[in-house]
Amino acid sequence: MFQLHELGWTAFFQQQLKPGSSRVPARVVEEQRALYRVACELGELAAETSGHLRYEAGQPPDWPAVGDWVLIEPRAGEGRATIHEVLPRKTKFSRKAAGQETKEQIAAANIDTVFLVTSLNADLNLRRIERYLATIWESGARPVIILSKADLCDDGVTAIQAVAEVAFGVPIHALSAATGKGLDQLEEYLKPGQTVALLGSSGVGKSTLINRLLAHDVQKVLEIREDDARGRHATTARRLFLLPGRGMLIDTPGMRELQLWDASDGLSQTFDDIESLAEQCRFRDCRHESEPACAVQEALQKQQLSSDRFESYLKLRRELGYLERKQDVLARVEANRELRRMHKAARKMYRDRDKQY
Ligand SMILES: Nc1nc2c(ncn2[C@@H]2O[C@H](COP(=O)(O)OP(=O)(O)OP(=O)(O)O)[C@@H](O)[C@H]2O)c(=O)[nH]1
Ligand SMILES: [Mg+2]
Ligand SMILES: [Zn+2]
Repeated sequence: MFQLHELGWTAFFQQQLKPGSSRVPARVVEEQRALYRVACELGELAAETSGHLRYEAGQPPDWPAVGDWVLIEPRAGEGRATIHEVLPRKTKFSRKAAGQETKEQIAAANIDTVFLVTSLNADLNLRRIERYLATIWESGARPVIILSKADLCDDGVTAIQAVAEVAFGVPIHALSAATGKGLDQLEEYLKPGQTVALLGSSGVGKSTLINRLLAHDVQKVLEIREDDARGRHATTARRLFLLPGRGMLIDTPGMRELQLWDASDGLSQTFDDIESLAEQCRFRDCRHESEPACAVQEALQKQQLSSDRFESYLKLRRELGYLERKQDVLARVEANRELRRMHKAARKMYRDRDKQY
């Protein structure tokens, strides 16, 4: 049995309930293809989506994701339920689905905080951190950077400084899930009703950290050789865990690549330094290439802005521009298809009418 508020239920969701409905609010705690587990006041139930939701509600992003609040029809006797509706999300972490398709994929919904985990025993990839930060800011959740495996690194301070330079104002914590050192820093994010999602590459220690915080092993961890920091994808499904009296944690499988999805605001927030420099350029539409009186080029020359960071900004912006153009094309194709369908229906209507005479 759970209480809704300990699962993160708030007035935001309460307002969306229709009075008189017999459907029960529940939170999605696990997603394995089309099979779900949900937690509600009746306990944890296996759940599947109703045919209506699956086939008529549209695109995969509208289907339930881990962290979503849904309305179910429970069959408590069977320990099962049918999911009828996904309530609008407070926050969502989206990325472009892997592969060629231009599709949105929701990694987790209704998260308050994202722990972006990178390991101190591997080379720090600041460019990857920027990419993640853009997506996290866009999601509406607050980012926190976790530098894991501190027991394998003699100089955490240098790493923290390097990360701080690309992550203004984002809290950074170095810790070791193996020894437990530094874990107390996380308690401020683990308040009742709060949801934290762990994101980061495979093998950085997300599941180990969750096991440690839960104080017992719930998630499978793969032993990897110390010299092989790449990991082997131990976690294959997303899953939400409740820490009684201390909030919730969502474990996610390590991402091989994080492709942006609609992250323009998140990008601006991540590169706030560059965007405020850009406001001082002489031309409003300055591309910061060879225009005169370009504040960005000036900062680059004075080494107040690193060229790697500037390149990273340009690259992510190009990527977003490309994605937006592709989304436009898809929207046009869809609109044309709809138009053709209407024409066809109209022609048929006239033909049918003419036949009657
Ligand atoms: N020395 C040390 N090893 C750690 C620490 N945390 C995790 N590990 C090891 O790192 C390896 C990968 O840990 P996981 O927790 O499976 O990593 P993950 O991020 O969940 O990986 P995926 O599920 O594949 O995304 C395991 O061998 C852990 O024992 C740590 O703090 N110190
Ligand atoms: Mg894992
Ligand atoms: Zn400029």
